[in-house]
Amino acid sequence: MKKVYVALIADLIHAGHVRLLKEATGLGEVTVGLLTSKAIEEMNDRAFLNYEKRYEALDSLKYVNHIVPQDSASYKDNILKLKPDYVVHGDDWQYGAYQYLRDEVVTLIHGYGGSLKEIPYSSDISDFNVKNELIQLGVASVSRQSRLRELIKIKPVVKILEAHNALSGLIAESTSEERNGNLVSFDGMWSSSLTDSTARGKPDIEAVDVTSRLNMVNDIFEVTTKPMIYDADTGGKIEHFEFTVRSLERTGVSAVVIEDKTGLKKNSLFGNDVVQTQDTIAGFCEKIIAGKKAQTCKDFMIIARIESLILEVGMDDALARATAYIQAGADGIMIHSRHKDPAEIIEFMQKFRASDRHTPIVVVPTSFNSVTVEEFAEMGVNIVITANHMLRSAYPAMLKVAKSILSHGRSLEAEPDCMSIKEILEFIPGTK
Ligand code: SPV
Ligand code: MG
Repeated sequence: MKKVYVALIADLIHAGHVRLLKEATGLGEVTVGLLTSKAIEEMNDRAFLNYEKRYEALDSLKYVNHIVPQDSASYKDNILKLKPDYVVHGDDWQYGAYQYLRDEVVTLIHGYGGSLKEIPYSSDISDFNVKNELIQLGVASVSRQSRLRELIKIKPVVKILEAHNALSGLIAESTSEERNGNLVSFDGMWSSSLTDSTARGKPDIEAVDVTSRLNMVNDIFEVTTKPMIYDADTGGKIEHFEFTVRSLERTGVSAVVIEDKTGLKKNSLFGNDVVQTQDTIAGFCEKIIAGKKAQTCKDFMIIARIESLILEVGMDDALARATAYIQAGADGIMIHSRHKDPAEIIEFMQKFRASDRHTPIVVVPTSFNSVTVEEFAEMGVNIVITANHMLRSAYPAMLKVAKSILSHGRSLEAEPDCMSIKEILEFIPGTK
């Protein structure tokens, strides 16, 4: 009996899977390499069901003889272990993002005399279409909230991009690029108090009320599926923060970040150039405790943001606060710095991770922007937020075009700096 290998996500099993497996059975004994959550992430795909649920459904199919985990997008480990006579796949990977996986499979199996059998892609049904339809029906929003915790578990580092409106949300949702041979994309969005205020022409001083902020989150959620971390500034008064937590949960936000400052909040990147007051450890712990008590969904996260380095009160204070905030129930810590040199962040990470290996750590490297996501992952950082770059890049482009229209008395000269009408129509899903 020949050995046949098929790698599948097998989420929401449909006729396309059955056709592929039926063909595979015709070639021999079928082993399915069932992709783990980690492998699915590497492929920038997602599964609605966890590994165990997908295994259970797949295991009941008569065309499947064995199931083994495939823990990476690459087939390499399983192919070298199983040495299948055939690898079966749809022919759609001959082009596009997964071509690199196909190339590797071809090299590996030719190395020992195996062959690749490609089945014509089922154009009437595919994972992509099924999932897109579900997303459009809004089913994905049910799993959006818990997604952040999942991502922290399975990714070396979670990459979050600021979104200040639905359009920038779409960029966070759908942009991907190749990096070191892999296709990379953002994992979620940051609702920044700085850019949400700036987009409304207001200073970053908690002047935009929570209801307005939530309206924006809703606009973004209407067209995206990725999780969101919400910047709630100081969280306001304890009694108000309890309401904010519940409103955020209801909306489907995954995590809220509150910073340990009191009084009129100013943006952290001013540092001590403006008057900023840090809360007492006890006072801020009380806010965390109240927030955790108000929370009703188990997966929602309250992340405590430490401003000690911003306010130059020292590393020991930052570390003491981290310990206290975690004891009070914080689900993660954001450590902030406004130095270009990442030295104090590196020192914090070393000292913090010496005694706490698991609590998620978040950084916002607006100032220390020379550090890569891989380097942050090495340090033990879990979430990297690129916090204001969509707004900061859009504004100069708009200003340039506005000036050009004024100085030329027409828009002809500005046209090369603009996205074409065709591009913008195609960018928005569902336009056609
Ligand atoms: C924000 O994006 O609003 C933040 C991060 O709070 S920072 O601007 O660096 O304070
Ligand atoms: Mg902010």
